[in-house]
Amino acid sequence: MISTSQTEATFRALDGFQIELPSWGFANTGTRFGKFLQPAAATTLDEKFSDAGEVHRVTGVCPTVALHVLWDTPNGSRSIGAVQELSRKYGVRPGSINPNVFQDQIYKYGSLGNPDPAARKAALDHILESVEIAQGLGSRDLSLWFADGSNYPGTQNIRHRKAWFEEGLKETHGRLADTQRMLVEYKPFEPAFYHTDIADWGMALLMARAAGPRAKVLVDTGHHYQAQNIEQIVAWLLAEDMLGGFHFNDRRYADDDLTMGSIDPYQVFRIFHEIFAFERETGKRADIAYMIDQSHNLKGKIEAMIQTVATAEELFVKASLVDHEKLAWHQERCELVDAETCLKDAFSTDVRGAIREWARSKGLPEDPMRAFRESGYLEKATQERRERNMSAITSYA
Ligand code: LRH
Ligand code: MN
Repeated sequence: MISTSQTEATFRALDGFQIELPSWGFANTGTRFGKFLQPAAATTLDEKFSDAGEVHRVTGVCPTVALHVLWDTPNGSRSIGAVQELSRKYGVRPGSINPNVFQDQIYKYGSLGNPDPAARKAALDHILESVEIAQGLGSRDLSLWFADGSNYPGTQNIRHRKAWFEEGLKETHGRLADTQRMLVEYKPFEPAFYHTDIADWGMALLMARAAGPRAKVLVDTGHHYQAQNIEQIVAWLLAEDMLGGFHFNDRRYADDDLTMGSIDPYQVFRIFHEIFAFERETGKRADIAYMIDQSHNLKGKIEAMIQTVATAEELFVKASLVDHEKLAWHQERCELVDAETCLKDAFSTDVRGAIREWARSKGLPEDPMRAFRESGYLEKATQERRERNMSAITSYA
């Protein structure tokens, strides 16, 4: 049984907790080795908003859905009205806007980093249109990830590409409204396998700083080498006031896009702990966008999303229970075991009862997964979408 003060801490933590859903997490996605179709998967933007609305209905903490411009608003800024209509219909708002400068043929050798000025211009035009879409939708964050890089040594001038990126990102920053931010996401490899132009947190930080004050760094938990200490990167970015947001998922090997906390829940706990420690030390609320970035190739997509949100809530609440006064005392005296025990005690606290209590107090289902399974939503979606989904051809080569 957890203490009253821990229950109060749980309520305080969840009252301020929100996590954004990725529209692409509801769609039939796969790997290069195949795509296993799900009859109830979402294809249209209406279905993606509907599924996001259902997850928000049963969890209460997912009021926004991230949009990927080419996949969700192929008509560009002409789609704004339709998106606003869907937002009203399903009770979830459009969240971060993700330009796509990695799919089109013109981006074979890159987008903003491409030696061909025409490709750089095409990429910038798309990004600037994405800024317009974000402004039209009232979305705060432009979320930027670039597949740019090379596959073989000596095939590209890395410094020229760096300079072209700085140029493009500065121009993008200049178009942002005062209420907007741009988040620069780094990734060490894939699809480029020799060098990636924005490969780690340091490169993303320098790019963001060079672009302007509204540019921050986005940490995708799947974008790190095995041995990297992600929470140390988080602690540094907080200290530099350069942490803008997260793409949460989990991995065993590389950018596996597995469900958050399924492989290493203590990793997520340590990340949230660094954020609570920063807020306690500075008395400042860290201005961070929590977002999920997963593709559900095997698990039921809506169930995987609900499971992920429940895991995020649980790990966030556990991290909020760390006794920071006690921790600081042991840290200053290098009392290692006692200091570590402050984290382990919080991590091993069973907070599920307190979370159910919080949900009840908000008129939300105590058990979101059960509420979803008993709603008949999946059966209805399956019936409506099966024929179209199961007729889709999928082959890699
Ligand atoms: C790249 C990435 C990026 C998205 C994509 C769906 O690996 O993490 O954030 O645009 O996945
Ligand atoms: Mn990502």
